[in-house]
Amino acid sequence: MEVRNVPHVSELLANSPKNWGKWGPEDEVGSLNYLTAAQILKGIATVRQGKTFTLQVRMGDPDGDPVWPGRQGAKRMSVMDRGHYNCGKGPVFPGSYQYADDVMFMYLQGSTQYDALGHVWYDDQIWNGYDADTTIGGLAKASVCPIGERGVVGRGVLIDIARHRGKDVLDPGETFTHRDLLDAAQAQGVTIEKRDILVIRTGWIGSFYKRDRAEFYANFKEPGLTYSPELVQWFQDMEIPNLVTDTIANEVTTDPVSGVDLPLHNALMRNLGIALTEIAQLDALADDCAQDGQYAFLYTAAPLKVVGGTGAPVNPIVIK
Ligand code: UVW
Repeated sequence: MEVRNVPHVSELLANSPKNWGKWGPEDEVGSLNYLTAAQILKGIATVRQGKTFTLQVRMGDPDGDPVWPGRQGAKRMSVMDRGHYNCGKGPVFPGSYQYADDVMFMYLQGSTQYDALGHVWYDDQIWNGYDADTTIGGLAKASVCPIGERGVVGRGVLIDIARHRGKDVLDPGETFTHRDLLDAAQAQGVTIEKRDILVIRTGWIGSFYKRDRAEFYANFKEPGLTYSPELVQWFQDMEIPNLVTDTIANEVTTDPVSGVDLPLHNALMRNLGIALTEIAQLDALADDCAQDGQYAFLYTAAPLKVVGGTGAPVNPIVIK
């Protein structure tokens, strides 16, 4: 068996750029600060057709939701419904109306979601240099709540890598770089502009609903962006505020060069403060973009304001 000498992520990212302090010592939303009023108006200027698309996957599907291995899909349970009234146990109120209630158990990363900037770290520090001890028992710093309070609105651009490669879905572990994004953008006739919300389709989440579940999770390796110093610098130079993909972790599971798992979570989110939106359902939007040729749009989203949350579900809305 091949034994690889995998470097520590801090070694891999030793010279990687950081935006810590750029928006002040108390900042908790990072590169979302790039989404100024001008960016919002730029997004609005793309709206021409009155079409809307929601990007969340269905949550609490009894057939299973796509989740990172080790997590569980959301489970919704009825705690009050007509059955209670049928057996005389439903509460009676003045006026005699009846009602249904339910509760849900879920991993906050267990649906389409925003990661909090403090979701991952190395070397004892999270985004903006906050101490990793601030994550104990709930994120006291850089939780998802400030992202929910702020909201995310700007010009979004879809890059359909799967379609660009003539595939319904990329292969497990298949990689692409920022140069591939630029090639795909050119082929689509769209320009990735500075401060765009970058939405990347691989077909992966859509395939979850068509594949055998055991096969989907077997030797789990998602396709995705792969780490290089040039790619990180490109995100930094482009001032990308938010990366949205239809995969569970927004990057190839294991960097094929270094062997490190999920290095972009640290390079882009911990160090640059780029918000990550994962498990987006992009197929309907991508089909429409291929049809009308409009790959730029108004992107709007706000994760739930979970106090101390490491992430929170979201149903982004795209308007063309
Ligand atoms: C992990 O934490 C593994 O990834 P995600 O950001 O998808 O939750």
